[in-house]
Amino acid sequence: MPANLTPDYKRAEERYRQALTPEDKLAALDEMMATIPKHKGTEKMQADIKRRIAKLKDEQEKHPSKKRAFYIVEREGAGQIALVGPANTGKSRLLASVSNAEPEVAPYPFTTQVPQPGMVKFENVQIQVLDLPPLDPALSPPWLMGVIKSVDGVVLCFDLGSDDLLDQVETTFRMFEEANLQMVPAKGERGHRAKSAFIAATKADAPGASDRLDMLCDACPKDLHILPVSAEAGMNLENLRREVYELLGCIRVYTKAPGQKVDYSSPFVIRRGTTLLEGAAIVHKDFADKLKYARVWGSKTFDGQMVQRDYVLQDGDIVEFHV
Ligand SMILES: Nc1nc2c(ncn2[C@@H]2O[C@H](COP(=O)(O)OP(=O)(O)O)[C@@H](O)[C@H]2O)c(=O)[nH]1
Ligand SMILES: [Mg+2]
Repeated sequence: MPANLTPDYKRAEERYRQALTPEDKLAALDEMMATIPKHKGTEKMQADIKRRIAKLKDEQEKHPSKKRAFYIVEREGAGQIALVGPANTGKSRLLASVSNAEPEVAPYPFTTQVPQPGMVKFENVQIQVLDLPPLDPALSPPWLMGVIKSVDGVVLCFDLGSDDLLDQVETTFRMFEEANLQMVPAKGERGHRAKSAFIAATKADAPGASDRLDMLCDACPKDLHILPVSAEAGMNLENLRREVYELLGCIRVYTKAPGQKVDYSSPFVIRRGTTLLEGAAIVHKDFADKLKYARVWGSKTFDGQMVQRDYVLQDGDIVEFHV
């Protein structure tokens, strides 16, 4: 017997297929159950939907942590940085003022529910910055720490306009500790458990901000840099972009063909410590195999100096590969 599925059912099924979280999956399955034509031809399908609903509910009860789904925001640009902090600290507005993004800004908490990417340009480098829901013990979505662990660096946002400042700082660092996650300065050791970070002290234009900035300096780990910023007053926004870039721990290298001029508009943004040979492989897959030597114009070399495969590339180097 044909199933004669309705458009409503098909929509629900599509929603199920695209659902990222168990909650969304459950909601879609409920809708599928509600819209599926109830006749003999769909009995097997109905049973199957019921089975999937039961299984999801069962998993959620047995392992509350399984509720934790995650978001993967497709990477763009030289790296991915996250704005992290309590509700209402001005994260969305800050991203709007330093990027092309237009996230929702509102004077009440929890307007940002899913990761919102924006592209931030520092000089000739584009960096993807994610605006995230608030970090809050009760109200953060379960996937939030997962996203924070997956990015290349973190801008911690604390609000110089808020009397809750110190509580928020304490709560935030406690949450990192519980998640076994460390915030380290841009030049420190990084990894899955250690994110390079700095602190953006937001709303520096607010009344009482300078006193709160002193309090913030006392309350935060001493090695993390604190940058006072204001989206409202346009204060320190270029410095913010620079520090966002520095979180990546990258250098910029330019290439040129012999006898040609350098194109400064499109650097290769690569990890600090990359050797000439590794850099060659990034520039062109054939270069690494065929590389004989290169000439470099840069800070650690004299102009046009010949370097070998183990030369460690430096920020701003201009490289002429010879293959
Ligand atoms: N005075 C002042 N208010 C700001 C500034 N940045 C954001 N706000 C306000 O703070 C509130 C929360 O901002 P929002 O960006 O939505 O915070 P989020 O929850 O961290 O994303 C809004 O009313 C903003 O207009 C700033 O630099 N100065
Ligand atoms: Mg927001």
